[in-house]
Amino acid sequence: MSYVDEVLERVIAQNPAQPEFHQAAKEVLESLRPVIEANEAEYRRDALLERLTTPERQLLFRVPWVDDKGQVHVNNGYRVQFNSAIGPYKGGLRFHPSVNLSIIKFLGFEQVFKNSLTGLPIGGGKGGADFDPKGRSDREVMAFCQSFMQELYRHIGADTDVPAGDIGVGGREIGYLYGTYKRITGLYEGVLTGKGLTYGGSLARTQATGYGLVYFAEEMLRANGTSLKDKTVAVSGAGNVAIYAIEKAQQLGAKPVTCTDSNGWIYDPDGIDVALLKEVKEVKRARLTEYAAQKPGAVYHEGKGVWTTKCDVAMPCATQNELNLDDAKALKANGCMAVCEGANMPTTLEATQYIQANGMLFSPGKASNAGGVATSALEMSQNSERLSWTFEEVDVKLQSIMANIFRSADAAAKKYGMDGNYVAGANIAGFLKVAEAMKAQGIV
Ligand code: NDP
Ligand code: 2IT
Repeated sequence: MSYVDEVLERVIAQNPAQPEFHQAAKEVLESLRPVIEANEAEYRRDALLERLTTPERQLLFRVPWVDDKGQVHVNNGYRVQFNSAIGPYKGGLRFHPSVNLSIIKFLGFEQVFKNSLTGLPIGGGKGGADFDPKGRSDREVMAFCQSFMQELYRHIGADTDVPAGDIGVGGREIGYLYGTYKRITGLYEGVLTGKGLTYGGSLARTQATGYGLVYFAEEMLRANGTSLKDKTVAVSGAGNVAIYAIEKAQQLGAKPVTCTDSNGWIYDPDGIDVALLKEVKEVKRARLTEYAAQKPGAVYHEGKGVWTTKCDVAMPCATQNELNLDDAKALKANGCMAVCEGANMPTTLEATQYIQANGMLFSPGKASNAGGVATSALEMSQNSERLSWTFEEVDVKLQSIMANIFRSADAAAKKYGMDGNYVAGANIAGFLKVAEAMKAQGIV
């Protein structure tokens, strides 16, 4: 049996009931086949793939907290420190009721390659809790964050592990987490990114994932003879990534016409009104029904269905496995030419294969959503030198990082005979740097 197949069997056997982690491992290892085969004896001897698919450390902890009525709740907290070969563990925290070890491990695994692709010195990790911030008061969210950090603080640090936001963790949560870390440790250090601008945050971090996604999409379209200008874009999600992807796509002359939340979706034929979307989601923390109520011409659909929208480019920016094979077929039938992932693993394996086999461009999240974590690394740099860069300085660096990621993925795909396969290209380029660093550091 080939080394890749052996390790995939091992991943499944040793991590039972973790389908998302299996899926991520499969996607990455399958596409690394040509590289692994070229170095099989050495990698096998060094158990490189076994080490790569086994987190360095997995932390699971109890998070007790008291709600506004005096009721005590207990949630599960996680931090998976996956790989520190090229830098301190780096990756977001997700607060969502669906969070479990499989989801945190798939996210941590993907993060290793993504962070490598940025070209910056950051290892991979991910964490979170099965806590649902929705409908909770600010005091309840603070109580939860304080309890979560009461345990997490002993495992993280500016030079060891630097968490950030993800689903359900934005500026408010990072603020509460940071205050608690500072109070317990007495350290004012860059232990979290996505901080507020008054206490060490970076300009453009809020926008970075969505803007970076659009910069990447533009690079990919340009390399294939077109651009975003005048393209109709279907976006899913209505959170941090989706909002700023919509904003930047509009600035580049495209027309994003949809967004979604977990209840339903908006079709707005005039193009999404970003100011209204920000008001509904960032200020009021309300549902998308509120957007439709305030915007004449916008239609609200309950439930799923956003990928039936006629569009040129699709940008899934909500969550994993939100775009399946039927969705991919509907996009193709409607003339869609490119799918650019803003979320982590939003496209199922079958859908990805269909998209690639049917002449559509496809950019994997680990390449096209890397602008967020890249800008987090820029926030770490600013914290280290105790300076703040301007919005333009950060944005220019972000643009060049996204262009470099595209070039690396494109070049690696070409080198291994898979021209245009940016999934393989991103995985290979991300892998090679981590593998070399692991080799140089010996068996650890
Ligand atoms: P937010 O919490 O800001 O927004 C998430 C959005 O997706 C919301 O509109 C939410 O709807 C929707 N959503 C979440 N879970 C589900 C679900 N299970 N089913 C349907 N809709 C859902 O998160 P982000 O925008 O930060 O993250 C979105 C994606 O991007 C995630 O995959 C994340 O891992 C990825 N990502 C984020 C980065 C960042 O910097 N923030 C960086 C790179 C990737 P509702 O409000 O109804 O829950
Ligand atoms: O998935 C991701 O890359 C993020 N949620 C951002 C991580 C970070 O450390 O900024």
